Parts: sequence; structure tokens; C-alpha cells
Amino acid sequence: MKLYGHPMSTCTRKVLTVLAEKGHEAQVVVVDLMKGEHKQPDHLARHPFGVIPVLEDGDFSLYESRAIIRYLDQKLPGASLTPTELRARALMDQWLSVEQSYFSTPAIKILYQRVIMPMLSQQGDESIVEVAKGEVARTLDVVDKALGNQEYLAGSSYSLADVSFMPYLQCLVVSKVGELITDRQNVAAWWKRVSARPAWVKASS
Ligand SMILES: N[C@@H](CCC(=O)N[C@@H](CS)C(=O)NCC(=O)O)C(=O)O
Repeated sequence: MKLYGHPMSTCTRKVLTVLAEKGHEAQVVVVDLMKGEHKQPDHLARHPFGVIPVLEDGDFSLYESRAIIRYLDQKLPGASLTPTELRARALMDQWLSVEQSYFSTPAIKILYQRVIMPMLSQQGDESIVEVAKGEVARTLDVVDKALGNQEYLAGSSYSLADVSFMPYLQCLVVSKVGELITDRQNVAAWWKRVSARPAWVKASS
């Protein structure tokens, strides 16, 4: 398998985490976002929206990180990251949707203003950070409540929903707004638990 992505990208990290959970190695082909390689015709032929990641499995090509992690979980041997019980699986899908709809966008905005813009020698806009922090806080309050009764987002087992949130939690840490995590007891305990998993350590280092 070939994974077109970048080790620092949140969406690529989700895929690398699932690969590591499954004990599977894919050939990572680095697409250099700083050089604009994702907007070049050869990458646009793989991904019509010009972003990463893209997975190639033989003659099958797939884009969109959440579709890729579902595919890999079904395809590869190893412990399943999708609960078999109907309600747990429905909860996994609910949290995957929450992450996509209400969490990843503001978390990335914070990263962009606090980390990416300074890397480009530009000053981030703290008013954007403040608004995004409010949106992240609102979602994490909901997550915190859910994690009061269970160890993982979908219930008693680690799932694709946890994987999907993790790169954005890491954005908060590197953007120096880690108090959004540590101020919430259940989120903090969950983050400690999931970020210690060897697969995450491998994928995120
Ligand atoms: N919905 C897509 C989002 C992909 C995405 O936004 N990838 C980022 C890196 S994490 C990217 O390629 N950004 C470059 C750009 O937007 O120009 C997915 O889940 O795969």
C-alpha cells in the first residue's frame, strides 16, 4: 500500500495511527504542502480536491481520511477498531461526525494562527484563536460529559472515533492551549490513556 501524505498532517496521522494499530506498514510518499505539491496535476489526478491523504492499495485509490481509516480497519487483520455491537458502532459514527462537524475546523484554526503563521514569519490573529477556542471548548464539554460514563468515545473499547479526535487534541497541545484538555477531568484522563498507546506514539513522533 502507498500513502500519499505528510507525517505532520492531522489527516495523515489518523491513517498512520490505524496502520500502526494494525501492525501494518505502508509506503509513505511525502507530499510537500509547503512546496504546493498537493496542487500539482499528478496529485490532483489522485485527489480532485487537492489535499492529503490518499491511499493506494494496488489498483484501488481512496481519498478522505475517515473513509481511509474505515477501509483499513475492515481490510487489515488485527484488533478491530469498529465495535460490533450495534449501539456502540452507532456511537462511534456519531463521534466521528462530531469531530468532523464541530471540532477539527476550530482546532486547525488555532494551530494555523499559533503555529503555522509564525513558521511563515507572519503574526497570528489572536481574535481568531479566541473564537476557535470557544468552539473547541463547547465540543470538549460535550465529550467530557460522555467520557464520565465510559473509557472511550464509543464505550468500553478504543475505536476509530478516538483515533479521529486525537490529532486535533495534539494541535491544541502544540498550540499551547492544552488547558482546554487538562481543565476537563474526563477528557484529560482519556487523552492520557489514548496518547500513551504505542501506535499513537509511533504515528505522531
Ligand atoms: N476531509 C479531508 C481533509 C483533508 C485536508 O484538509 N488535508 C490537509 C492536511 S491535514 C491538507 O491537505 N491541506 C492542504 C490544503 O488545504 O491546501 C480528509 O479528511 O482527508
